[in-house]
Parts: sequence; C-alpha cells; structure tokens
Amino acid sequence: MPTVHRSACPYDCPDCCGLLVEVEGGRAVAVRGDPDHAWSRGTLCPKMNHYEATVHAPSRLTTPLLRDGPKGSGRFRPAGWDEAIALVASRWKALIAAHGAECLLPYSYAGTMGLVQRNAGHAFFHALGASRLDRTICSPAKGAAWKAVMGETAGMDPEEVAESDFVVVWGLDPVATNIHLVARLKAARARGARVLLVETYRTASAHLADEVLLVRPASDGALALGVLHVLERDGLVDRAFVDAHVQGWGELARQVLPEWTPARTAAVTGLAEERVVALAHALGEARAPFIRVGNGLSRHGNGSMNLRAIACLPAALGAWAKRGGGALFDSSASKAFDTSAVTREDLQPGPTRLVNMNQLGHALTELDRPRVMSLYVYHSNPAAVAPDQNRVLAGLLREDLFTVVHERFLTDTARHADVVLPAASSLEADDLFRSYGQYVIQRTRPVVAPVGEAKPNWDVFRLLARAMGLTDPFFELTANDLVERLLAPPSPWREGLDRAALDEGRPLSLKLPPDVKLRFRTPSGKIEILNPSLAQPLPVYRPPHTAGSALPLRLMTAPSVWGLNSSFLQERADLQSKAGPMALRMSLADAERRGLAAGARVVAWNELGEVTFTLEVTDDVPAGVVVAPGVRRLEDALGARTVNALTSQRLTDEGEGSTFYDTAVDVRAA
Ligand SMILES: Nc1nc2c(c(=O)[nH]1)N[C@H]1C(S)=C(S)[C@@H](COP(=O)(O)OP(=O)(O)OC[C@H]3O[C@@H](n4cnc5c(=O)[nH]c(N)nc54)[C@H](O)[C@@H]3O)O[C@H]1N2
Ligand SMILES: Nc1nc2c(c(=O)[nH]1)N[C@H]1C(S)=C(S)[C@@H](COP(=O)(O)OP(=O)(O)OC[C@H]3O[C@@H](n4cnc5c(=O)[nH]c(N)nc54)[C@H](O)[C@@H]3O)O[C@H]1N2
Ligand code: SF4
Ligand SMILES: [Mo]
Repeated sequence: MPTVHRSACPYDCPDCCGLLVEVEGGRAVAVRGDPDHAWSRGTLCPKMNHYEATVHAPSRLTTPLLRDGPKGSGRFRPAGWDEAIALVASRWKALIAAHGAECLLPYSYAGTMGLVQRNAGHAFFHALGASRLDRTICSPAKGAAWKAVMGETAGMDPEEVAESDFVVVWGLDPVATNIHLVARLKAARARGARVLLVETYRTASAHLADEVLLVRPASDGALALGVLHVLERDGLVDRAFVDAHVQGWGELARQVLPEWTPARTAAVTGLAEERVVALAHALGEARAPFIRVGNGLSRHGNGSMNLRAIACLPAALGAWAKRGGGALFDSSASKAFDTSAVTREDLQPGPTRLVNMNQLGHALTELDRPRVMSLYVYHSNPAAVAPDQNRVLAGLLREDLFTVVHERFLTDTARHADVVLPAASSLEADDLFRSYGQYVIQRTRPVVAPVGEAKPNWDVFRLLARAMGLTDPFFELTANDLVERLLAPPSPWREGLDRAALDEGRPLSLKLPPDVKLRFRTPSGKIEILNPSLAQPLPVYRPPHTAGSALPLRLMTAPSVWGLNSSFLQERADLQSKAGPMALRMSLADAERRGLAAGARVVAWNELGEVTFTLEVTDDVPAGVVVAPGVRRLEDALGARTVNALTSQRLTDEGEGSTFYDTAVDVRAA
C-alpha cells in the first residue's frame, strides 16, 4: 500500500501548487494535486502530473562526476563525494591565493523556489568574498516599475478576480505559465465579466478572452499612455480617488498625456485608433477592473517604463477602491519571510564585485581584474537559458575555467563542467515555499530518500564550507534549522496562522492585511504616478533596443506548455515528443515574402548567431513577429545552437533585467 505525503511544486511558476505524493517501496509512484491547496485546488499542469518520472528518471545523476575528456565533451568518470569536494576545495584555495576570491563566480537561479535550497549558496560565497551574482534574468524591470509607482505595496490577491467585471490579462499566457488562473478567468466570464488579453500574437490563452489586442512588441507603454489620454479627455478619471490617493496625476495629464492622442498611440502600437478609444471607455466604465500583468513584456529595453505606465491605469480608474479592482504584478509578499536569515550578506568580508547574470558570456570571456577562473552553477542551466549563447559557450569552453555544476541531470551546462555534483530533487529535501502569483505558503520535508548519492543544495554548501575551512557555526545548521529561522520572527502576514498545520506540511493561505489595497506603502502614502526620487519622475514612452534594427522580425522567446524554461524538456521523453522539434512560428505573409513553406527547415539569424528551426506557418502570429516556444537541449537542436544564440546581453531600462523579447531577426531557408 502506498503512503501519501504532502509536498509543494518546487518550480519557478506563479502557481506553486500543492502536491500529494504516493510513496511505495521508498519511491514516489504517483503525484497528484492537493485539493486542500486554496489556489491550485487539486489540479496540476501537464508537466507535473508525472513528477515521479522526473524524480526517478533513469537519467538522474547519482554520483559525483569528474571530467574525463575534452571540455564540453560530456565525458566523465564517477567519483565519491569526498574526492569531488576535496578536488573543488583544493582548486579554489589555489585560485583564491593566486587571483583573489572574486575570481570565483556563483551562478544560480530557480531550479527550486524553496527559500532555503534556492538561497543555499549565498552565505557560503559571501563568507568567501567571492563575486556576487545579480540575479536579474527573470523580471526585475517589472519589479522596478511596481516599486516606482506603488512602493512596497503588496500586489492584489488573484482570488479577487472573482469580483471583477473586467479582467485584463496583459502579456501573460496563463495556459502555459499560470494554469490556475485559467479556471478563474472562465468563472469570471461565466458570471458575465469581460476578459481582454493584450499580447503580441494569439497565444494558447486567446480562447479564454472576449477580445485579444495584438500590439507591436514593446509598445505597451504607449498603449497605456494612450488609454490614460482618452480617460482624461473623456472625463473617465476617478477624480475623488485621484485627489485622495494619487500623486502627480495633474503633472502627467499636463506634461505627458497631451501627445498620446489615439492617432499617435495607434501609430506606435499598430492598433486601430478606435480600439484604443474603446479600451479606454471599457476600462473607464467598468465597475472593478483587474489587471494581471505577466513577466515577459518587461523583458524589453523599455520594459520597466512600459510597466510603469500600465501601473498608472488602476490609479486613474480608482480601481483600488473597489472589491475585485486593482492590479497584480507579483505577490512575493516578501514581508512574510525575511530571507536575510539565509542569505547572510553580513558574512561578507568587505565590498565585492557584482556580476549581472544576463552578462555571463561577457563575464566569462572579457571581464578581468580578476578574470573569472571558476564558476559554480547550481539549480540553473545557463548554457541553455542565458542570453547570447555563443558567448556563454565560448566561456564555458575555456580550458582554464574550473567549472563545478550541481545538477539533477547532465544538462547543457553540466556537460561543460570539470566536476558535476548530483542534486536532490524537491521530494528529497526540507524547505519552505511561497509563491509569486498567489498567497499560499507551505513547509515541505523529504518524502523519499535521496536518489543515489544526490544531495540538496544546502548540504553541499555545508560540505564545501567545512572543506574551505569556514568556521562560522551557521554552516553547522541543517536545512530544517534554516526553515525555523525563517519562521521565527513574527510577521503580520503570518499572524494567526496555524503553526502546527504548517509544520505538518499543510498549504496555508497568508492573510492579506484588510487595508492592504488603500494603504499605499510609498514615501508619500499615495500612488506615485509622479515619483520625485527617480531620474525620470513621470512615466513616458521610450523605444526598445531593437527600434532602429534593420532586421524586420521581432522574436518572441515564448514559454512552452511542455517545459519550464529548460526544465522538463531535458529529462522527459514524453514531454519532448509533445513539444515536437524546435519550431519557429511565422505568419503566412512573412513566409510567402521569403519563399518559405510550412515544415521547411529555416535559419533565424542576427548579429549574434544563427538557429535552425522547423517552420510553422500560422494565422496566430501577425506579420513582423516570429515565435520560438521553449528552451531546448543542444542535443535536440536541429542546428548547432538553441534559441538563446539569438538573444542579447543588453539590459532593461531599470532593474538590470534580461531583454529576451527585445530581439530582432530575419529568417532564411536552411
Ligand atoms: N509552461 C511553462 N510555465 C512557465 C515557464 C515556462 O517556460 N513554461 N516559465 C516560468 C517562469 S521562469 C516565468 S518568469 C513565468 C513567466 O510567465 P509570463 O509572466 O507568462 O511571462 P512570459 O512567459 O515570459 O511571457 C508571457 C507573454 O508575454 C508576451 N509578450 C512578450 N513581449 C510582449 C510585449 O511587448 N507586449 C505584450 N503585451 N506581450 C508581450 C509573450 O508573447 C508571452 O506570451 O512562467 C513560469 N511558468
Ligand atoms: N529563450 C528563453 N530563455 C529564457 C526564458 C524563456 O522563456 N525563453 N526564460 C527566462 C527566465 S524567465 C528564467 S527565470 C530563466 C530560468 O533559468 P533557470 O533557473 O536556469 O531554469 P531551468 O532552465 O529550469 O534550469 C534549472 C535547473 O535546475 C536544476 N534543478 C532543479 N532543482 C534543483 C535543486 O534542488 N538543486 C540543484 N542543484 N539543481 C536543481 C534542474 O535540473 C534544471 O536543470 O531562464 C530564462 N531564459
Ligand atoms: S509547474 Fe506550475 S502549474 Fe505546474 S504543478 Fe508546478 S506550480 Fe503547478
Ligand atoms: Mo522567470
């Protein structure tokens, strides 16, 4: 008889679903959704329905591996942990002696979202005085935009969608990336609410909407300003709300909005003038408009400014004063837990260099004083997911770079390592989870023993700390102790939470403070449309990086329904076959102009690289846009590279973020 255990989905996904794991004979044999989880309510996405196939995949790494062939050949010999850790420590000690500790660069992101295992390396690398990594690959430009306008105010509870009469899903593809929003949107429509999707092509989520507005990539800020112009012009601004709660509406209306006429907005966004006006009227007349904003649209050179303009909409509409009205950018509710108890910046011996993770290619090939001599990668796969793949791979192929990769699978990055360490999955580790798209938290414990000799992130850093002679007692703590440290300080967010239930592993909903929507946590206490602390105090429209490019197509590096960044598509043959070969989706007009037929092998190219795809011709993609879903393995590539050989290391206007979507290409026959 299998026993059933609670756990949480560890992946970088806003849903952070609750899991029920059936265990038999020490193995997970089935995984299903936890009906007691308030947001996910017992269902999982197609990727996670067979998480046991990932956890017990035959391709799981089970012992440390030492390189036994040329760099990048993927040839290794197995070794014991003692030998592997001793080798890493002796190489690092020699490198630190010769070049200083900043020649070590950690690289991690979000293979697991657990607050302990995700942040497990920070204290260790801080204590060594290594270079620090600026972890900005996802959506810091969106965070900066929210902060500029809303300060530390929490995002809305997505459950309030149930009380909205007009939901705008802006640059988010919930069928792929936020699956439990789908049921909420369907329920909202069944009640008579309108759902509008603002996108650059018709995604799999288009059928959920009453209307889909296709804008030119990176033009959303112009759309928001154009809507604000019409709201002002046609008397649809909520004056009472603006007078009480908004700083700078008058300045915006006088200094910025006059030029954003429907004609100018139409020229920048590609929408018809009437649709801009109609959107403003629909929003202005809605009782409780709710705007759910995705991450992708912030990954443009002007991404942060675009989102700042969008953040002004619910303010002008007075939506925050209505049940069901407002905006959700992110729910990370950082106030619920203070992660500095795990990250321990105070252990740093002094100021250290900060390296932007989007510029790994540059860091490995050009950065000096000191040159990066060792890279330690854990729960991330930069050879596949980082922009400018050609530079990243050139760096990883350096014979004098000592690369250690802690992984569950022999990923594209792990293949380039000198030492590979086997990582435990989330079912083999202790942790604490919160979400960035809803407000349920959960404590997790191991439900199966580590597969082979795999170890969780924190356990490896404890071994490394000992081998490097770090004596701080912090490195004696267990992962469980660290969970306790995160839970120890009181937080208003966790007041009244049933601690015994949390310790048992039950998913629990944080209680949003009742006044959360009208107490704006900004310096002025108001929504700061005008933010005097910023170099550009008012939102304006700026063109993206690719505005002047001679290449005619804008590449959307979209999420795949069957993978999550590079995860799942590396280890699961079932999901690989569902995803099919690496595809590029293009309009008929663009295909005909280039003499390309559906099913043909094509090469997308720009100044950074070339990537081969199978062409899919579709009405879902407008002319001028091409879509490449998913991040695939190099071994599954139709040519020598995968999609990120086309994306650049340039950063966003604020937040130092990635600009994956701000990519110009052209396409030719292979
Ligand atoms: N199945 C699946 N789920 C995932 C992921 C995955 O890869 N696959 N990734 C996970 C991660 S790490 C994250 S951060 C989230 C991201 O999830 P989302 O917040 O949904 O962000 P993205 O997937 O990057 O982009 C969403 C949409 O933004 C659109 N977009 C791009 N540029 C623009 C623009 O200029 N304007 C507008 N209006 N739209 C634009 C794209 O077409 C895309 O459909 O999803 C997580 N969940
Ligand atoms: N073209 C393109 N590029 C993208 C994106 C895109 O949509 N398109 N998305 C971007 C975004 S939003 C993000 S956030 C980044 C994400 O980039 P990453 O965070 O690097 O995400 P993954 O590709 O999922 O790689 C995570 C790796 O961690 C490993 N792992 C899982 N759990 C553990 C663990 O507990 N310990 C250890 N040591 N390893 C573990 C997994 O096996 C996997 O190989 O990618 C970015 N790159
Ligand atoms: S990947 Fe997202 S939708 Fe799928 S189970 Fe995990 S949290 Fe839920
Ligand atoms: Mo992300």
